[in-house]
Amino acid sequence: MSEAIGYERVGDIAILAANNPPVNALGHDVRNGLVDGIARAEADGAKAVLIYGEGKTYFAGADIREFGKPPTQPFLPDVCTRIEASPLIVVSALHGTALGGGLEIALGSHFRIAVPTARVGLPEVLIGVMPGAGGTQRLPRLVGVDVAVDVITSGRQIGAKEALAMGVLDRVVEGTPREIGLAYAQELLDSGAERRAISEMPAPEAVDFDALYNMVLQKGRGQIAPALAVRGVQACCELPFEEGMKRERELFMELMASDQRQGMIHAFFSERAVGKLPELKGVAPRNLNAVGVIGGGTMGAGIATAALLSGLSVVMLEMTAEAAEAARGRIESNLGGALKRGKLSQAQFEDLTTKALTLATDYAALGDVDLVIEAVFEDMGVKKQVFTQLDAVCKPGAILASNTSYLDINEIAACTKRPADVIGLHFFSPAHVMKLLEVVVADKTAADVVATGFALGNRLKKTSVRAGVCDGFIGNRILSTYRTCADHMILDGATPYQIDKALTDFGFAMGPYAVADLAGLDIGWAVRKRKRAEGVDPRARDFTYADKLCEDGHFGQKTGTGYYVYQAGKRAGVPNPDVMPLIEADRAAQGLTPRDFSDDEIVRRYMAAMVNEAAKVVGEGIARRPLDVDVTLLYGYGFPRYRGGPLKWADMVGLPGLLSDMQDWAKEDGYFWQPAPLLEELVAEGRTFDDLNKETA
Ligand code: 3H9
Repeated sequence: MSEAIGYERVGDIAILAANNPPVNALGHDVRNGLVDGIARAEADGAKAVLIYGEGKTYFAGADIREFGKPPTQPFLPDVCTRIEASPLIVVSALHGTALGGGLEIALGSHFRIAVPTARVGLPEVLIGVMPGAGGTQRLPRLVGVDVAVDVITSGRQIGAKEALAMGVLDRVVEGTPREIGLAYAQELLDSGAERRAISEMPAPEAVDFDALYNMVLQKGRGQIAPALAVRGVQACCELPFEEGMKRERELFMELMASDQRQGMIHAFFSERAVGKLPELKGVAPRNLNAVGVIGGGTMGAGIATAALLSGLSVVMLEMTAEAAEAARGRIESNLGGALKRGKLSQAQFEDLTTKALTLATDYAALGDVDLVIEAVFEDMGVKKQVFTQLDAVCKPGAILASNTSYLDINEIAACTKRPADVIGLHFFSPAHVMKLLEVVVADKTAADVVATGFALGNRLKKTSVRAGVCDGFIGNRILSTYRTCADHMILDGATPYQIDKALTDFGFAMGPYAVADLAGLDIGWAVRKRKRAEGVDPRARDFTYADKLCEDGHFGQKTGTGYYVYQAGKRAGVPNPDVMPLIEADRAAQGLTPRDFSDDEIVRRYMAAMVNEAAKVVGEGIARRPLDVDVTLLYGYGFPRYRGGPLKWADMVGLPGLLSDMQDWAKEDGYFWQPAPLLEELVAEGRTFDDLNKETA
């Protein structure tokens, strides 16, 4: 027996207890242990077998760390088949998260009992694969095609109560998995219950699987795993069980070999790695109970909402009592959303908006808070005034944070007497919804202040990425470069609509011009004005159509027109007829003859610009590792998760080819296409961005 599966006899019942922390993943030793354990129970004269997990969970799935390596026997589908084929009664007792291969082991068991807090699911599509150990063959037999397709293609986790109602679980009982499993197994034995193999149940009627496949493919915006999983369910309906299992295996192996699987597993491990910084090992965060938020606009109100929902008390500081009341209105409206969705009770809503939230117009009200986040107008002079006042009123040890999206945190810190307590906490709007937080570390920021930034991110359920100080930090700096690349393509002949379409076809949630309309075109206008005022390099290409669009009052969704025209009640717009004449006038004024762009070229240039700037960001240490950039773009910029992030994508398409394209394009525009030294270095040494991730792990 392997040590990962303990064996014990209690009366007629053999107990197989998994012990493979942290999540009892079904690695080689666990699979071996299960097969040996079943054989031992049979040889031992037991009448029933109980399978459960020690620690915090039943099996959370196949061991993802083994993916990409040659598979080793016994394979997981064979383990499930072996369990199911046992003449003994096999009961699985579930707690924690019985996911993927874990749920498949449970479905291979004859009976399933769970504690009320258990969650089950087949989340394989979220890591670019599909159930590959009988999930697409057994689940539809148990719950029908519609429910099985929903569970498998969404990858969602299902609570015990719902799973019981679906028929995935036979029983839900309070207790430990061992206790409830033993009692259930004994009861089954006492009542003379017969073993119940799902594979022997009739398959459901087939439906129009081609239509279902196409619908799921379209919904996945280019992700193939959910659509192939539909083909697995189809096999369940149309083929005998063994044949269906073979078909499932083929489909699973096809996905295992795909770039999408690599991309999604990279995303999975990267989002867990971003918060693990060597410099923070052993550094305790400061205590956080009360926070101050300065500025109650959309951003400040969003931050305050997130803080209140996490259990922090909030002092909201505004310039006037009216502005403070308006901020309260925004916060209440945000919290109202949570109330409507059932995430908050009316009593909790009232507590948060009355007891936990205090409105203030005087800085003295911030004297007792542990952390202040400033979300005022993006102007260095204004920020300095705010920080000077904070320095005067905040208690010693309080953290002073700025939510600026591009200003120099070192300069802000320098106007206080406590630069070690100053940090950037860059939220994304709407801050109570968006998952990304850039923790911007200035030259003098203390390690425990950084640790507190990450602790706050965790508490607010954000994914936090460490960023250094530069214009735009990680995300907005890279965004500014790939947006510029798109603007250049427009000058040269592409349209905003073709660019948006090419990029949504690539998998982005939205194209750059639809995003600009959403954010407000005045934001980009202000940035261009600032950069021109600071002095733009004469070699940089410039354009005026976007400024003219703003001068004509087209600010995007908020004014109803931008690159698109938005009809009332509709989120998606139609092209604004005023846009192309402005672009054509700009081209004519610059003596440019428009040329055709293929969608491929658009994507290639846009992505190369993104990768090149990202390589500069990593090379300069603004991002610690390539994976920090990948997570930033995945969480804050709608990058398609199944492509892993821009630098994972770059590794997969090949760095030498990207560099060579840039060198070609540099012949037209040597200023924009200056390859990042890090990219040149990696190509020269035959290494990848992922090699860098591993070296800095
Ligand atoms: C599958 O089953 C395929 C089969 O159908 C067919 C096969 C033939 N493997 O997230 P956490 C690690 S596909 C290896 O921080 P939580 C994780 O990296 C699989 N390691 O905790 C982390 O390590 P570290 C289907 C895994 O409490 C630690 O465990 N299953 C795996 O917030 C703690 O994780 C899934 O896709 C794994 N499967 O959440 C489930 N899972 O401490 C994926 C976790 O070194 N996992 N680790 O950073 C999850 O969704 C969450 O981890 C879970 C726990 C909900 C389980």
